[in-house]
Amino acid sequence: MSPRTARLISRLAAATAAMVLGGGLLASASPASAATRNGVCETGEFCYYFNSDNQGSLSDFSGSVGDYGTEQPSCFDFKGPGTGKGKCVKNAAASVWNRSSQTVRVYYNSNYGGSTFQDFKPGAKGNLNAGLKNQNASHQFLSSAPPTGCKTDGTHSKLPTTILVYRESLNRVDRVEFKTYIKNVLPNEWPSYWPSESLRAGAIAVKHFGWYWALRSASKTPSGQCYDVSDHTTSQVYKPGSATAATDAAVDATWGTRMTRDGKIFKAQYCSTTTACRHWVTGDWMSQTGSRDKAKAGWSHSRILQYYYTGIVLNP
Ligand SMILES: [Ca+2]
Repeated sequence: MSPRTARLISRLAAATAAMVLGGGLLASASPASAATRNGVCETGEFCYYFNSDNQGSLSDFSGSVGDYGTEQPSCFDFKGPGTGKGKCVKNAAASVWNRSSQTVRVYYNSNYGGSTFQDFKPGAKGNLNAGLKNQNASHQFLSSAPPTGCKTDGTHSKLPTTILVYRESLNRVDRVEFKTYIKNVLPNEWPSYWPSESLRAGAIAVKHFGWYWALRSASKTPSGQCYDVSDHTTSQVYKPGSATAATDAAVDATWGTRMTRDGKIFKAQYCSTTTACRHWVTGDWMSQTGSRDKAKAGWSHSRILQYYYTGIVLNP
């Protein structure tokens, strides 16, 4: 991004973030409160199904829950279409799909208690054992050792689970959970009151720009620590606690989307205006205000991305 124009956008976003301060802070409080409970089992989530063999209504989670509650309207319930929709998940699940990158443990007792549990590795699909079927009371994302040093676990086809962020003003490098990073960049680069299709195009660009650099881990701080991105306009502006409901929704809705050129993650750049995007004709730059105007004119985020980034493929 052009630093000058990116800063203009950032100031605008900061003002917007201040207006929705309460929601932003709540939204970023913990993984368990992520706004992903939409009845669709997406990448990064752990899902219960009401019936065996991943049938019936499903309930999607992005973090651990120690107590589901037992009564509507406050309990964690099955959200997807099909049998069981609207029922509380406690003691009512028969199968699971773990689409997170961590092993998830299902417990017989609340608050991860008791000696009866069952583990599901990342990617695992299966039925709960006889002792846990309709007896599930809590589940926990087990912490796995994150990549160490300069390493990433991302590839051109798999999202990194973390990204190394150089906190310039603090003079340190933080390893930040990748989705948390994206959610706390987008509102600083895309004003959260812009149309949702513009925010979705932005969510995909911000994610792929971070993904591209996470695969490199090539930069070094003055003291020699490696990092992927800085928290400043030289990369993308990252501010912990800045997530908003609107931008979170855009990130969640597009989390499963991968954008490639010739099968590879490319450097998806963006800048505030068409005239500021000096290199946009090369097909690697998206105009942020352009994405807003096209969204207002009814364009989908896919069409916007394909207009600015030439020769790309969007999956799924
Ligand atoms: Ca979901």
